[in-house]
Amino acid sequence: MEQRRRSWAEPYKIKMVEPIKMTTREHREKAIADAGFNSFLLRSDDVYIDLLTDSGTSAMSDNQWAGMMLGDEAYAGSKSYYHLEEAVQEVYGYPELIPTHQGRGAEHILSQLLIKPGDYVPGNMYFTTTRFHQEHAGGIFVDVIIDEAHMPSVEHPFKGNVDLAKLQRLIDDVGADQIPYISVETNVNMAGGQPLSMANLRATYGLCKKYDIPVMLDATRAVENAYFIQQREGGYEDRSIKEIVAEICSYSDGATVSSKKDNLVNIGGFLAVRDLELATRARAMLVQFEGLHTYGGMSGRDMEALARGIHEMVDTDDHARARVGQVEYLGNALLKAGVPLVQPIGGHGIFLDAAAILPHIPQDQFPAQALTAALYVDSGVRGMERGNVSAGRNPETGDHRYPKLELVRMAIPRRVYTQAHMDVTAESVVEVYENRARVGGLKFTYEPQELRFFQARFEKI
Ligand code: P70
Repeated sequence: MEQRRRSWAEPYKIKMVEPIKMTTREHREKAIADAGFNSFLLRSDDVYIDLLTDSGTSAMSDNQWAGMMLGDEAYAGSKSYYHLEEAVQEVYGYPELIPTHQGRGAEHILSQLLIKPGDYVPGNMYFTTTRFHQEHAGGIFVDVIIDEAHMPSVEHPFKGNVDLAKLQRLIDDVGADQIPYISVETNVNMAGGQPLSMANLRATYGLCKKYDIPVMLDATRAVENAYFIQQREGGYEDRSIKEIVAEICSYSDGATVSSKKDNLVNIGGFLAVRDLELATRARAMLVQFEGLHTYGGMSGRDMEALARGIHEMVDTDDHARARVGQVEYLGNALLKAGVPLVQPIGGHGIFLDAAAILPHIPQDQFPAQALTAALYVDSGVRGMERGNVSAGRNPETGDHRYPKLELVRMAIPRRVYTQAHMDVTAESVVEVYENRARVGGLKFTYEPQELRFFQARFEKI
């Protein structure tokens, strides 16, 4: 165990900086209107503190940048591929690696290989791209997360847990033959960055084994989940993040990973599995849709930086502690001011409870979308809607899905911003919160059919 410090001070110092600039309120009002009140359509030049996502926005280390220069760009058999394979085997414990351009590339392959039309795919809450690929393959997503996950202000240490009774009911109702796998997400993004416990994962794996249902992790944020297990679950306080990540993966048959998060790189991802036969079929698809099996969708330098990032994320526990510590710092500042947000504070960002903040805006006027825009106008801080717009329409009825969670996510990039940036962000959220009565609803002027949140446009009602 490393020496424990009182606070979570960053376990690194800054060697290179990127200037950011503050704009005027007038400039931002025009910018957000031009962007159709959708933060995905803003230019980053118009953004001051960018909390749109923690995806692909990490700062790489000097060691990773050095790896970029050493990347082996061979079309076949790249040295960097083997470094990545060793890193995945050592840290995640899966023998077979299928590298992809990012997480959704892995989701695409896994869904196409395992899901037959009419199959049911249970998951501990949906993720947008994951569910898209499940449905695209003809599957029907079934939410089996515990009820508490849908209740923003209810404190539960493991809101990401699978509700085993819901899972059992699904098995009883449709039969195990109709369930190609269960998709278990670590540190559930849409629930607010909430972990599942080791005990729950172990029990889920046990139940699934009984019925021969594979457990496929979305291990995109396994490190953050491991940190919460270390902090909150009895018996894990003296285990390292590295040991906990390995144990998490031991209760699964494979995983998809978007390397743009935990893995500390700007692009990349992979599918990793235990079964050679499944891996062989995945590689056959990989060469059709991504690239040769020893690079998938990545360049050699991407794979080299990724291999190093995978080691770095677990080499010391200080990394996870500082990463989550910074998120908690921002969250606690907001809680102190009485701003409603998802509790406990999650691993990768703060999730404002837009339904509670803007009760005067009905859900079909997109309160979280409106709050995201208002925040941007106030300070140039960019967040992301995670509510009715993100949830999309039910393919059967064509109506909005009206999710229980109507949230604005402020995701914190890893190793990028300082505590002072968190202070400025908190001041702005509090300011908007105090003036919340002035925020009004929105309506669509353009609504894409699939994954509509990315490119939708709105106007003020
Ligand atoms: C985010 C990003 C990506 C992601 C994820 C989980 C748990 C898979 C993926 C896909 C980017 C994003 C994606 C869709 C909507 C909004 C934002 N999450 N699983 O910001 O991975 O992006 O590499 O294809 O969080 O949360 P990738």
